[in-house]
Amino acid sequence: MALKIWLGNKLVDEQDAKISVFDHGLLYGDGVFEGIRVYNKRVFELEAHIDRLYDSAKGIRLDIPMSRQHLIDAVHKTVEANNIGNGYIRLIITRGVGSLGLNPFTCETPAIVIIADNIQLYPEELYEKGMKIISATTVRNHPLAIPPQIKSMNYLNNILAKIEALDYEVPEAIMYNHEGFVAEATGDNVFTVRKGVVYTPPAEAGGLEGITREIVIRIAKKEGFEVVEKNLTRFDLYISDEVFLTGTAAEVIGIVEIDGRVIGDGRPGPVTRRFREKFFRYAHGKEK
Ligand code: PXG
Repeated sequence: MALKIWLGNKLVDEQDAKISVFDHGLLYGDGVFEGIRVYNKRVFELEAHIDRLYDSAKGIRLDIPMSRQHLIDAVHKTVEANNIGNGYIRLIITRGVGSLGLNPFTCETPAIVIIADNIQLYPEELYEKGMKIISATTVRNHPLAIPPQIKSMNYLNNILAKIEALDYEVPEAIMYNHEGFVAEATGDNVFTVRKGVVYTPPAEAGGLEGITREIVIRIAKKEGFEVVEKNLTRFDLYISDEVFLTGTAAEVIGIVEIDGRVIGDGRPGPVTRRFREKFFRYAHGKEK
């Protein structure tokens, strides 16, 4: 079925949802975006995603030409127009149409695009058996080059790591920062569990400040776990009892092998499974 796409200030038919080849989003990857889930017709953590979007935009000196409330309304309208009960929203703000040349200030109006569609999920089996991943050799962007808090339209750094993963026939890769500490995965944050303590790299390690990560930290604390934000090495991952990833698409997924090394007993561990269950209940409005 053809979708209704939000473009600028209204909904248009999918075939009319077009962006100029002179948009700096295309020419330079100049823009920001969010990926948001819809669960049971509720847009999940929309406020947090909108906050991050405006922060990302501010980080690249882009003024979103729409108020927060108007943008929130536009997201809801797009979800309703496409009758999405459980799905995925891609909210994109490009720099807009400008002249050839880097100067972003030649661009007049940022383009606003909202797509609400179904989502491609990992098969359930992968959650039950756990995921095998690798360490990418591609280093995560240096925070002083492109701050990783900015969810920018330029994902090449992560795509290069994703290609490494796919070449090894696994779906994900751990990305390390310039100092060799774990930053994140290509589209997810990383957690470990060791001796009953939950660890995750601090934001300074160079990962995106994931919204799922925040929720899982909250769940972990509520469940009585100590949560420590600390730099992790590849070795720390190898000797962990459990490793799991968190993200909008993956939610909470157990990692059972990294670089061919078995993590824990080779199955998603009890803490991972508990957090996944708690996250599911929270996302579906069954638990606060
Ligand atoms: N790191 C990076 C680089 C991401 O792109 C996350 C961490 C997790 O953040 P959230 O806020 O989602 O918990 C992301 C988010 C996809 C997809 O299609 C990826 C993300 C979001 C939505 C969809 O793979 N990545």
